[in-house]
Order: sequence, then structure tokens, then C-alpha cells
Amino acid sequence: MIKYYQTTKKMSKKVFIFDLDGVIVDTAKYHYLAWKNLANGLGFEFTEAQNERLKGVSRVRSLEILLNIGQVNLSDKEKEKLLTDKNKEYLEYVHNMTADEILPGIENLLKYLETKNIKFALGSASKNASLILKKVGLFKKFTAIVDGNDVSKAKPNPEVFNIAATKLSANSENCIVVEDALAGIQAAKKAGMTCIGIGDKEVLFEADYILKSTKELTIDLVEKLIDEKN
Ligand code: B16
Ligand code: MG
Repeated sequence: MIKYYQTTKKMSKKVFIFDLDGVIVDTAKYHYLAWKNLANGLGFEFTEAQNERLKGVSRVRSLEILLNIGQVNLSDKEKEKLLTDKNKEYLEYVHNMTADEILPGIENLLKYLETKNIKFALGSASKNASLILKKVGLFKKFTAIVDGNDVSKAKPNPEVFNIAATKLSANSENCIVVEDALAGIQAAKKAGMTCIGIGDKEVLFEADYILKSTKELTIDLVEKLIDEKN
């Protein structure tokens, strides 16, 4: 009995911060459809490989990258309209999302963290994060949601993770970030946090741990991380 309480106390020190797109759900495919339509409307092609460059990047910066690919120059007013149109189409896909779209291993992991009283927050660049979490039924599970509406500087700036740590009342060295984009991993490392990268090790080499997919976010690995001394 005593042993149980000691273990729980020690484990509860660590907290988790999850990215959204590419970690909790795969919304990248919907971003891609909307950006591709926008590019086609402007008269150029946009490939899935090029879409990789937009992962973890803010909406405004994504448009800049896209227009650069198509070598298109537009006024601020025209850009504003494209951003609104893109988000409108993206939200049409989001509205059809269900819990089936939660990536493998995530629900189990969140349940495990809840049973161990380990707090977790969201740290996403998306301005649609709350809506997406509501659509897939995870919104109420998060202690805090920090997203594109809360920051003035996008990843790789650490602001989003620093705010999440404050909301979790955690020191940065006790935060474990799960991210799928290089910009996000750089943000977590700048914040002085432990970072798990989900994806290609050639791209995510700056992370402390690299997993091919969320399926590899096993309870064994998580227990090891929360027991790890700083
Ligand atoms: P929104 P994350 C990011 O989400 C996406 O990876 C990125 O492709 C998108 O441009 C960004 O959110 C902004 O999304 O248009 O919904 O505000 O990976 O940081 O959770
Ligand atoms: Mg992401």
C-alpha cells in the first residue's frame, strides 16, 4: 500500500504536452486537400510531398510557402481571402470527423495517464484545435489547450509549450512533448523539454526519442520516461 502511494507521487511530477495534427489525429490530409484546391485555383500543382513542408507550420506561413511554390504574388487583401476560403473548406472536412480518426495508441495512452493522475495539455499551431478535439471526443480530457489562438510566435518558437507548461504548473524539465514536425521538436528543445518525435528519423533527428508511429507510444516507454530522473 505504502509503495503504491510513493510510486504515484513520484510519477505525478511529469506532465505531457501533445501536438494535435500528426499526433492525436491526422488532419494533415484535410489541410492538403484544401491547400491543393487553392493552388489549383491559382493555376499550379501542389503535391503531397510539398505538403510535408506545411506540417506544424501556422496557417499564414503555410500560405506564404504555397505561394512561393507557385511563384504567385498577391496583395494582403487577396491573401486574407484565400486564408478564409482555405479554412472554410478545411472545416467542412473537420465537421465530418469522429473518434475513429484518433491515431492508434493515443486513446490508450491518455487513459493510462488519467489513471496515473498525470496531467496533459495540447500544444498545437492550429486555430481549430478545440473544435477538432470536440469532434473526436477528447476535448474534456485535456487539463489545458494551448493553440494558434494563444500565441504570438509560431513554432519553432517555444511559446506554445511554455504556456502549456505554465498551465500545467510544471517546470520545463518535467514536460514531455510529443510532436510530429521538425518545427515543433525545435520548439520543445528550445523550451528545455524532453521530446518524442513521431515520424521519419532523418527529419526528426533533433528529438530525444523517435518513433515511426503513435502505435509505438507504448505504456512501457511512457513508464520509462516518467520514471526518468532529470
Ligand atoms: P489551422 P499542429 C498544425 O497543427 C498543422 O500541422 C499545420 O499544417 C497547420 O497549418 C497548422 O496547424 C495551423 O492550422 O489552419 O487549423 O489554424 O501539428 O501544430 O497540431
Ligand atoms: Mg503536428
